[in-house]
Amino acid sequence: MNNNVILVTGGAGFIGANFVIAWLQAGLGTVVNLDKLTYAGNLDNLRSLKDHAQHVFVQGDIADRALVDALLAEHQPSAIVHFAAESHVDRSIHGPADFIQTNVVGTFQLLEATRAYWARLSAADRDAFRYLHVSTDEVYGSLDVDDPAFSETTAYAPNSPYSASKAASDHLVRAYHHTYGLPVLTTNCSNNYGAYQFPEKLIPLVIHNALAGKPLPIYGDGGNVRDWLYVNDHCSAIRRVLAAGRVGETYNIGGCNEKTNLQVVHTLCDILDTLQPAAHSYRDLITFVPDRPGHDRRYAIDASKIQQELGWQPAEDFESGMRKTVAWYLANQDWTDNITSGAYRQWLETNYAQRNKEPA
Ligand code: NAD
Ligand code: TDX
Repeated sequence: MNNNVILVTGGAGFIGANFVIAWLQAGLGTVVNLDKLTYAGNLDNLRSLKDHAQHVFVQGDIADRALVDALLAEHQPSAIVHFAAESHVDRSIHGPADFIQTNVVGTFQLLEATRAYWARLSAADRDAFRYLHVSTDEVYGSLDVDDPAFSETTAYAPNSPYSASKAASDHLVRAYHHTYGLPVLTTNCSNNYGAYQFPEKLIPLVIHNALAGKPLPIYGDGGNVRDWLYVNDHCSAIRRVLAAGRVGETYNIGGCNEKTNLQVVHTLCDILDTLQPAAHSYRDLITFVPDRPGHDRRYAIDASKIQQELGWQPAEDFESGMRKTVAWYLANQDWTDNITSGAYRQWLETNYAQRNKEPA
């Protein structure tokens, strides 16, 4: 086992890319980054790592057992951080099959490959190895206004095909620890926001539409509540759990920032009014649209376990995180434009196909 190498799955997506960048910037060692590059995976998220000697990018599927076996045998990682997933609730409503395939079957195949690799390690390496499964607060279902926040002992009650597929994957991870002794850790985090988030999600979608003068769609009455955490704080929490979390435990991660969707969109509009004034107020673009089917009313996270046991605290408050986020999307409009115009796909097809043809 090589203590200087980790395997990250889904490291070309939103949170995975932020995690890989922060890991390499901190000089924590080599990252083997396995990503299928679905519509949500974007090598442009990793452009700051171009030619980085400690970043090994591999395009491939976590459900491809032979590929994962080969990667583990070649790189001998000391940890796996598993982000890869289909992640968008609305897409899971329209087409759940990909969610079952990647989130359930893909996680199962990754676990099987990991179990075989782990079993061949020396006893000392087996103790030191970690498999960290990145999951979501949505597995706990929906809260009423007065309910206490989700804790690690809250019963699972997933309501969307997305959250049901993540819940299934969490259960598999738990079972692999209980049955086979695989040293797993699971994190359940609230809604993330920050740089490189695919513009189908509320915050980047609203920024993009606002700048284009398009309607800002609010589902239902806009009163649904989410807890928001700046993505870099999620990444610091994962690093902390990886370093000091107790094997077999789950850790809830959250920002203590419960906001209704309308509050979030108002905040975005007000920041945009200051940073990029237009003839109208951006709030004028708010449009109420039919609700998401089965839309969970409220999520809230009790993060006291990770705070007290591992001493983790978020660095960013909601206002400062949102300002940074809006500033990033304003400074990187080409990033969003490349996705929304399809130019990125074209770039990928030519450049990536070209790179694969080049001799190693
Ligand atoms: P994302 O959709 O932005 O990125 C997912 C990445 O996984 C993409 O790069 C995609 O190409 C890759 N991928 C998908 N299927 C794959 C497969 N079969 N094999 C290999 N790679 C594959 O997602 P995200 O928002 O960055 O979420 C990352 C993880 O964090 C997910 O597991 C998600 O459930 C979890 N999570 C997300 C949030 C959030 O607010 N975004 C909150 C809590 C937990
Ligand atoms: O156009 C929109 N209008 C709107 O009102 C969109 C895209 C969303 N919404 C609402 C739905 C949710 O209540 O905003 C809230 C946030 O929506 P999303 O950005 O789609 O996130 P959510 O459904 O809460 O799930 C996210 O957080 C938990 C991630 O996509 C998941 O991967 C993560 O597990």
